[in-house]
Amino acid sequence: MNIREKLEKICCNNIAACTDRQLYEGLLHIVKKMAKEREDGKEAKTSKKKVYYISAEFLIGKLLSNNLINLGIYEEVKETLAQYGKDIAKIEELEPEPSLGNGGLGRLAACFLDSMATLGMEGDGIGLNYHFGLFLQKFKNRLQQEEINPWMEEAGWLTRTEVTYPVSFGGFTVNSRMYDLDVIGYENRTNKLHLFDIETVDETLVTEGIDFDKEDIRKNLTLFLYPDDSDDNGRRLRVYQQYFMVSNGARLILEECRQRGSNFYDLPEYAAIQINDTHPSMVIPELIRLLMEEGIRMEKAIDIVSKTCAYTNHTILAEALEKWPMEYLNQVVPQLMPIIRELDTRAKEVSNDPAVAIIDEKHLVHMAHMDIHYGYSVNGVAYLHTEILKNNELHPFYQLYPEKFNNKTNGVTFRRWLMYCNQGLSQYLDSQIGQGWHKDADQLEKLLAYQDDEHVLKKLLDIKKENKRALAAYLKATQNVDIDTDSIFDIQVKRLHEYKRQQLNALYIIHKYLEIKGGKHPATPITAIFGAKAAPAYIIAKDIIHLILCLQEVINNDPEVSPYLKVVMVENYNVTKAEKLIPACDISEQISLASKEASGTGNMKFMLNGAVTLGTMDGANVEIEELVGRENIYIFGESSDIVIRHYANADYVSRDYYEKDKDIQKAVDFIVSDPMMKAGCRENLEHLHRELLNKDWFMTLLDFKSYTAKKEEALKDYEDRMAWAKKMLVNTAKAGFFSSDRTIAEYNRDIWKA
Ligand code: 26Q
Repeated sequence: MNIREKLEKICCNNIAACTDRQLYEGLLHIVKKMAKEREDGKEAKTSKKKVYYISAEFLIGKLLSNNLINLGIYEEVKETLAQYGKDIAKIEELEPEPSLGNGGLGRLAACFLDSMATLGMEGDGIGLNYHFGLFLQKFKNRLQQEEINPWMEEAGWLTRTEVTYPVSFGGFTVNSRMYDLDVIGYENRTNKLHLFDIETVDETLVTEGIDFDKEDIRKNLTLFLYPDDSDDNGRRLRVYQQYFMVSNGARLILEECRQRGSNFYDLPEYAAIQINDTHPSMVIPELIRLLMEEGIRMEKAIDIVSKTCAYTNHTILAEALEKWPMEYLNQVVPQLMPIIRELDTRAKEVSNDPAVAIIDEKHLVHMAHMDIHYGYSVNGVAYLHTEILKNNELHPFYQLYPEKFNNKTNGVTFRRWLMYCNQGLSQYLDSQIGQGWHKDADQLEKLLAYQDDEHVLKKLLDIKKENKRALAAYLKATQNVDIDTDSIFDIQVKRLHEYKRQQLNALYIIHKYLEIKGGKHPATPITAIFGAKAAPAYIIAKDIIHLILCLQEVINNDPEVSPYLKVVMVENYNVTKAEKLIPACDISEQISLASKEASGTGNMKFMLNGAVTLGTMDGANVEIEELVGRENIYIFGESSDIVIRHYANADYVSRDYYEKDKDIQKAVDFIVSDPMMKAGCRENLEHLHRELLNKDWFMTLLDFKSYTAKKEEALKDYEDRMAWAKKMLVNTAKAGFFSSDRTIAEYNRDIWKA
């Protein structure tokens, strides 16, 4: 049956009469069936060893179009529907986005699943079936408000399985159930994402916004994805969630390995478990516990688990490394405590340096330390990040176990982040360099042959223009803002965090605004676009959102300035919005304080889609710079070495920078100027102003001068359209290294060996 016949079959031979909803559900059915047929049709392709990627977050995004692409039928479906006057984009809109992650770490896990399936590896994901994904962000009075974000559908992608386990906590037991999502690789195998849940979750527990009763674990265990936070509220619940995830995961893994023939002594030959940051770290003591229940001696169990588990670190921010009070663990998982204590005792025999203790003198359990002592691999997510881990943050561990440390520079799946989200560019690439890049991303380099071909360069500019038009239309329809498609689209989208320095971008915008007011107009108008969610308890982050929304109000309503400069803060930034924003970008803002962004993955997506990076030498920007060369990227700011020295010497004083420079003064003080006070809340704006002057922990003012200078250089270069198009071309051509297929191949070569 071809696609038309399949569609007709589910539409009672009348596609034209179907509603978009009926078509959506029909397509969902077709995809599930085809994925199954594709798997069944293959010879049982099981390798001895299987990879388990265990993660508290899988930010998978919408699945329909991605699955159609990976099954190789997207174009056929789109054209068939079009013949009946149906628009696939309208059907896509009906799918709710499963926002089962906070940001980069969760999205990376989703890209990795895609790549494992595409490379034909046996590799499943293990996580939690949160009923409400990351909160929906609404702007009200120029402040962020959080609302629940349900995503599960009556007839959706999830398949309920018969797998259930009793999971015991201190004082009570719950019964889990496993739900599966198909992970359909690109023209290859289908793997699974296993999401565990309990059936007693009560969605009516939510009171207001995203507030809910944190006490009743049976009712709230998988109710929410916990937003990355700095507050204490709900931390205990997070421990419950984490143990629930790993206990189910560990049991599933052991069961599957037993079925494949493992006697558990040989577990490392059957399973590689990748621990995605410290959120799943309790899988180590839990596996040891379960192996001991199977009659294996503790000594041996520890040895087996240590050869099975590998740990990925995603952050250098000390405050984000999980340390749980013993008191929590005693309450939630008393059965693990004897094991954790034993692991700590043994670690102290290896080294008495307090810096590497699992349990510290304050009775905090350091999850990362457990991973490093009892995992066989520790990896960072970009070259610079891994170097900083080895030489600074985790130096004492590096001295103990140099052989465990390795780098795996992040990557993204080009199926979603180019083939799907930028169909214009993707088709043009196919026509110029063939389709080989779909599976072998390095082939994008073939594009370099055209770097001086005016016709190709013009075509790249046309495609970008078309994507900008599509974004403008989308923003008009969703937020009722008008943006000039002839302006430069300068975009910063990512979680809101002080270290990512959205406030630096905002200060530049103020600077530009004041310049325009003073009569100095930019050659081409600029549209500064932001998208960011702030953790609900992260006060300064929310103040920064307020600042940006106030700037949007003041600047866009100033007739002297708005023809030249506009600010747009996109509401509820998520994967779906990223797919629309990234292809339309000219300048990609990657301006974190050097040493603080472990890698970044948005930077890679922008580059791939022909945006030019304006960034610091941080995270994977360092590798982007190396690949494209200085003439195709705009690098500014102090180096990570200098920043690290400032922290070590505690000698950064933001007020000095403020007092010494008129431009900085004017920009900073504008935050509390009359027009801003009129647009916003005095308290929030004054707080931010004080913070910048008296603390500025992430050194915004340190790089202000070099940032503004570099941005001016980029804006000036943009005027030579052909020279700019060449930069775009080189960025796309050199992005092949950042395919998650490459990253996964490296994980497999160096760590999993599956
Ligand atoms: C911790 C404790 C309690 C509650 C929440 C958390 C928590 C939740 C999420 C801590 C961290 C996260 C997410 C971290 C994250 O997304 N890190 C990013 O990982 C990307 C993939 O490796 C990198 O590219 C980014 O640089 C890094 O910031």
